[in-house]
Amino acid sequence: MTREKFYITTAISYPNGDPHIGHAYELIATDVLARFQRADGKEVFFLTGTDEHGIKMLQTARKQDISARELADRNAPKFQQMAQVLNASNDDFIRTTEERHHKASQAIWKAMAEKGDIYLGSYSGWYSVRDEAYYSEDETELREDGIRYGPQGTPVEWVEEESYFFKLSAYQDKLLDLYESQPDFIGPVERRNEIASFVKSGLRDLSISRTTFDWGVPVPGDEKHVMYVWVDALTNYLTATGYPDPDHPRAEFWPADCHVIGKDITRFHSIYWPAFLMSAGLPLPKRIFGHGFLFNKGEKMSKSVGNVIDPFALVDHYGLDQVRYFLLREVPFGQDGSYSHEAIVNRTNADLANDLGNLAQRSLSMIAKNCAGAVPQKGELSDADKAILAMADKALETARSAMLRQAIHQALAAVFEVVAEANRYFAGQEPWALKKTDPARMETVLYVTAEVLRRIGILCQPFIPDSAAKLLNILAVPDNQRDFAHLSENYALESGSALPKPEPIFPRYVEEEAGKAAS
Ligand code: ME8
Repeated sequence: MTREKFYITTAISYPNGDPHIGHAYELIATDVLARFQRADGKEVFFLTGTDEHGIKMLQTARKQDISARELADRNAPKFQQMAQVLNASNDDFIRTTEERHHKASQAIWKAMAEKGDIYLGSYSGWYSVRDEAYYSEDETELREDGIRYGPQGTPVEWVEEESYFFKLSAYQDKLLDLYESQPDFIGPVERRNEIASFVKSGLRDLSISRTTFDWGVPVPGDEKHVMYVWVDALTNYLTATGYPDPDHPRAEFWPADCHVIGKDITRFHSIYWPAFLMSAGLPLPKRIFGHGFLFNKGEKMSKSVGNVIDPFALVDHYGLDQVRYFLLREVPFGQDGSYSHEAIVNRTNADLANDLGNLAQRSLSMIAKNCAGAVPQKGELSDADKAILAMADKALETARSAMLRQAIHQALAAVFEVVAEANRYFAGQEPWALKKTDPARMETVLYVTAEVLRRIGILCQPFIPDSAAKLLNILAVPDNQRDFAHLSENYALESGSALPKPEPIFPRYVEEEAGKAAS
């Protein structure tokens, strides 16, 4: 049986510096979405990578007195390492300097040219190096410092060059039709509305080549031009599916199901990208999701302020699953969010150490002591038993529909409601009291608790994969019975089967004492 395919991507990061928490956030969230579909039985292809061309890379390299290629080669491995440290389950990591990517970029260029959508002209305008964008005069402002600034507050300079143009203006109506006929194309809804009104206000043709530097993909047939970085960058999503080879083993993954990106690059993804694809005669991705930005205690992170958070240090300090859980639970995915030490400690101690960790610890150590280290005997189920078992099924349904909308926080909340309810169940049934009055009933309560923990463990895998695996291991759940299909009763724990010695899953975060930390 062929499984349904699911293709999901992150944006590709500029490796002009070290990876920061924003990059980590996007990768973790996309990893959760990918793992969720995998556990739900789909054949998933998950792509991430680095965007190595363009003037930003060139300028940073010049400042460091090295070539752009050296800069890319120095930093791209740090992004690969971050993917490992974050336990990202990406199936490929693309670097836009790779041969396969140059080929794909030139192929899409040729397809757009053959369609008659590319022409040679000359471009002059107010160019912001930082935004990599030209602005019209009325979008800029000459300030008192004598410098002209663009709409994003970055300095602009007058640039004149020969340039190829893409007939973006010809796609205005087609794009508006797209947003209308496929309302889920851009998420969340606020982003969709912004984009639609921007496109309605009119689109100008887009300058898509540069002659002022040669760091980029050469334009086929006119090698003094290199492609504008966004033409090549967006094409990375096709490159990884083997484009233009229709027989490539991954060809069938196109079109992508979801491009997960930050809100600052929604325009590139929901205006330029579908227009390029329409021009090249290729199917469009099904959805673009623009997530929010992470701030440090409400402040924008920047190198000059010195409040940039290093994802490696964060994971080292709090633990990987704690960081994954915190970022996805605390911030509704799609909105901006803030990071602080207090928030991460409160969140992970309350939900992971207390609710989930303690429930597993208490119930499994009771089983080890009172049920000879085996899955307890299941007697007749009471209404309370049935209700808590059914909650896990309901959580799967809620999570499924939330994950289709990338509402990761809602999916996670549904799973942790089961954890909270299981704690109430355990406390209410008082198995420690039943031990004396009704040992058979005690076993049933412990059985139900262990079985609910099995279901919670399966549901938690996409979010906190290492800890969920630990939980499933101490319940002796076989490796090949951990998908959502195995949530059902048919795969329930079997009374009498042996369990390993329980181990704690989540240590509590304990603040270092002031004196100790200082010494
Ligand atoms: O934009 N919080 O690369 P990039 C959350 N190369 N997300 C953040 C963030 C923050 N503080 N800062 C950045 C690029 N991001 C291009 C993409 S895709 C064909 C080319 C997100 O390294 C940002 O929104 O500047 C983007 O999605 C990703 O990190 C990479 O940003």
